[in-house]
Amino acid sequence: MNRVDIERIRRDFPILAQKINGRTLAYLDNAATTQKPQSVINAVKEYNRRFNGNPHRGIHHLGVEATRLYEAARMKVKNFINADSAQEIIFTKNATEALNLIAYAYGMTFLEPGDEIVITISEHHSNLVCWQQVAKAKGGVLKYLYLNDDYTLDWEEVERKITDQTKIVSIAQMSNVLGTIYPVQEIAAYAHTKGAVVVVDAAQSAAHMPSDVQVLDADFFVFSGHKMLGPMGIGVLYGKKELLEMMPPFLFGGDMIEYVAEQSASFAELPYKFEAGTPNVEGAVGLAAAIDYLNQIGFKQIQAREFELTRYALSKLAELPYVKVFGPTHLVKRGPVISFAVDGCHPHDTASILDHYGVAVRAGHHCAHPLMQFLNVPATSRASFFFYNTKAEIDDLIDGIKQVRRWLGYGS
Ligand code: 7TS
Repeated sequence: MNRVDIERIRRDFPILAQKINGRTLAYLDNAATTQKPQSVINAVKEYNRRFNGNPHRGIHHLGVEATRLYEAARMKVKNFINADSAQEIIFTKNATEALNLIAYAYGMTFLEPGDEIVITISEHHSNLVCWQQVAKAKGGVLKYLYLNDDYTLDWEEVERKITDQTKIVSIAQMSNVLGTIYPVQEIAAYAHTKGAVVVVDAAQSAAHMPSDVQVLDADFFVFSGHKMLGPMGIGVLYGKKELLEMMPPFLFGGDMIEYVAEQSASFAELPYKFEAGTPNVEGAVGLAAAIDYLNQIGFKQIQAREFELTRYALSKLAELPYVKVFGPTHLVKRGPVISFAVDGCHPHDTASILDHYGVAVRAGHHCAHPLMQFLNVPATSRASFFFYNTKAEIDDLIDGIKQVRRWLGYGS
């Protein structure tokens, strides 16, 4: 991607041209949420201007149009992750709801006392607290895969922890704190030899690498629209059809039934069994437009650009002796998320001083308390990039960190 390309791309994202505190915004909080291109904004606007109706209900024109657009979005998601069938694509509110759906409808139904659930120590609370609940309710055991000193996963740890007792393995493909990319395909293959089902939390990875649920052989695969250029309030649960068919519904109500009598009900076929109530059609339409945008740029370009940005940022941060990076420094095993500490500066101070300079980073525990305990830090600052970021923005981050040190009374 040359300079002209990136300038053209940035023009697609009106929010990026804003001034914050008199300075051009450097938006480096893409792991929290990404910004929307004009095409996504337009698709949602157009849906509301011309097509809004309640899908699967009315037989009038707008109801039919809403149904058509909603189902077209499902088909687009199916192709995006190479699912076998659109019946395996369930729209949820976000990745969190999708993980809860699996925990309740699969975990609470099929786990038995003594069964084990395996996750990594770096999981986001969304992929952690729900498994604690399942383990508690069902008398199961929640086990953690711990990390090497270079923040990667040791294969021996995988073989030690995933055993014949393991029923569920649930792992983020990319850590939202460390940026580590875990070998989920290899883990899934190993877990399957032990008879476990494998959940892949792709909340961080879906926007940054191609997804193929059949190659991964994931049993479940979840992500959120808002972390991949789409709207908030729309997420995706993919599940293998035979598993989804075994599972009871998660929510009950309209649209998810086949027939209801006074004392009993039968349920709709997939995917509607898991989509009770009026869905977020404008969210699905926006997500479809986001997928079009990502495909149009292509993951080859996205990955090449993010690799370059991450390499540049890591090399610039390495020049600052008072900065410690938490995450792999070898690029092949990591995505564009860099957590760091500035010696002598609380992460919240770091983030608010950076904000003063127009640089948006996140500070805190990043919804990963057990990881913070493992790292032995209360919190970190985190810069996370997307293909629309520039090296100039990383320079702003580096200059900002130097200012943080000055503000807090350090010479350099
Ligand atoms: N899984 C991972 C790996 C995540 O990073 C997040 C959100 C979630 C699940 C939950 O996604 P949601 O859309 O349901 O909220 N991560 C972050 C973050 O790092 N900063 O803000 C949200």
